[in-house]
Amino acid sequence: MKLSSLVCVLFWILSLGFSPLCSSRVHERAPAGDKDVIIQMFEWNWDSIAAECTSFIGPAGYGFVQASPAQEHITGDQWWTDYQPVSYILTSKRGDRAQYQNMINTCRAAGVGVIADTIWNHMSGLDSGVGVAGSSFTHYNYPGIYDNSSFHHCGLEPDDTIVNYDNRLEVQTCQLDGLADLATDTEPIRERLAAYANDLISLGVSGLRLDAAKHMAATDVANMTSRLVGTPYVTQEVIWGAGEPIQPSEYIGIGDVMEFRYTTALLNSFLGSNGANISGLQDLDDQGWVPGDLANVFVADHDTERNQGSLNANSPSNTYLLAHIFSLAHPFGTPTVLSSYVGFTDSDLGAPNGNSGTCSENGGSDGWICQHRWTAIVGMVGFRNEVGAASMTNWVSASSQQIAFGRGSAGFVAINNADSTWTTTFETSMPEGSYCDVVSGSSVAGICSGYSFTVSSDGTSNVVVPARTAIAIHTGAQGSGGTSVSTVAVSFQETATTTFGENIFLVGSVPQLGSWDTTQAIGLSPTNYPTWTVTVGLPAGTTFEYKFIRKETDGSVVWESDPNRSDTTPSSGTQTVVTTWR
Ligand code: AAO
Repeated sequence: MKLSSLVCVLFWILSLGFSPLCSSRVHERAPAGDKDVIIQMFEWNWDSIAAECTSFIGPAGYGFVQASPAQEHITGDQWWTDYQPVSYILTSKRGDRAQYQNMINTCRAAGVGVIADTIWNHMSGLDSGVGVAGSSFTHYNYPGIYDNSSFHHCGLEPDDTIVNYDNRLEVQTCQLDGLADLATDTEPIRERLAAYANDLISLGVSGLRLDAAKHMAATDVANMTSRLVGTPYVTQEVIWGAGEPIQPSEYIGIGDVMEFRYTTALLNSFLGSNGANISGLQDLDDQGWVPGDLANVFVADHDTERNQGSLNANSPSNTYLLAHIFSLAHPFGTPTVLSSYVGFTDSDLGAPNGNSGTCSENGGSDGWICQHRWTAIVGMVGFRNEVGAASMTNWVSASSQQIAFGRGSAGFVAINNADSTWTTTFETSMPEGSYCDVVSGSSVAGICSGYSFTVSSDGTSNVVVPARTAIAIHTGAQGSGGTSVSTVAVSFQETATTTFGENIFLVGSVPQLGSWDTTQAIGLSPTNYPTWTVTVGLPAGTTFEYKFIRKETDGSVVWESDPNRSDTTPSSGTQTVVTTWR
């Protein structure tokens, strides 16, 4: 993120005085293509992140982990206690200062930087209490740190709590959700917050997520970031809202901005809702969003996973995974992959297993979903690292829900978000060769564990992309062998009654059906309730077992009764399976 002084000056002129100070210091991040993928390790404790950095995250090629807030917060089982800080002691539910330091050291040794989720905007929303490290506080008094004069008292709304997002002053000086709003326009507060961030930097963090940045004037944020030691990566949470006066563009002189319009566009495009389709996702630099080299993009974050503001692991027809494949393949923005836990339909539910993250080989365990381990996501991280800054080539859209594109001569991806198989001859810019599909597997010593595809000397490749899946190849994963690419589209039509909030999923013995891992089950759509449907591409001529499951609002799973259902796909064509819940 090299911000040229020209952009800085232009930005200052255009932003009508709301610009932050364009400092001569540039906040850097890893250049595109140099391991820029971030994982948001939501609620993972420090020891488990450290272990995961060594055993998986580093070797898989991720650039950064974004850890939940480190500072002392209010007590309670809900995850959101993290966002009510009460002191700058580095003790949270997830570990103490020594453990935080060990996580940073261990991750760095594995080639992974740590991004700290940092709360500058506010303190707690409670009248009084004692934090997890034993610090006593009241709403406007944090002994030895802040007193009543340290906070904004906006006087614009009852209880000083933000109601009207159309009022800039209210959003930036009243209280977000009743959280005591720090007077970031004053010197003592700026000094204290910068000191906190510099403490984290002294421990070795590579970057900062600035929580609720929209609720601080850009000039305040810029003043504080200008005091940071070194050049940490900065990503700012500035949620764009229709008609709101505060614009994400006001913050791009400071660092990256979390581009929520991208998240909304993926939600609508992959679900085909609000007139959007994935065929509209070619050029994202002309959407009026923040520029791609200053955008931090994500399929979902921890808030949108809970508030229907994005796709999530319960989204139908594999759309959540396909959106990740798109996000990691497309050159726009610096991508963050959320790694979270089941049960998010209960928006208060805290993390499982005492915040100690655990995964299975290619998925989650003990309530953790471990999206960062999903075969296709890991494969696409390798794709992204391989293609680097190569520009988009060979874009083609066969229908509104079928797209393919290359990244220079280094990679090619085809995403079929339709309910029918996509069989075509693609034009690619790839060198002649045999490549492993990194969505279904990987290359191990030249042998593909998933599908393989050949590219001829003229750059063309004959490819079958099953319904609701994708294929991706790149020059870093060459190989042959693997599974036959012959697939058939199997339509499942399950009649099942549910109560509000419950959804029907399909899970089975083959990888396309999640290999019995319920967190990777395929969601059905209530197309003609109580009939739920989904079409999945499955290997031809293959016998497999499966069951339908019902995911309850609290995240628990109800299985159909035994025995497992069984089916054999035909050698070609399509198949329809009609069943009733039992
Ligand atoms: C908890 C309790 C509260 C209680 C409070 C104080 O739940 O009932 O009052 O304690 O005791 C998290 C939780 C909160 C929790 C808080 C503190 O989510 O429930 O409150 O910890 O424990 C706004 C902010 C944004 C913020 C988001 C939640 O702008 O910064 O609200 N996100 C961050 C964190 C988040 C955290 C906090 C901030 C606080 O990521 O986890 O809260 O540290 C519109 C506005 C947005 C606004 C949203 C939600 O967005 O534009 O600025 O976000 O509304 O109010 C479309 C629209 C878009 C709209 C969006 C809504 O996309 O285009 O305009 O839909 O989904």
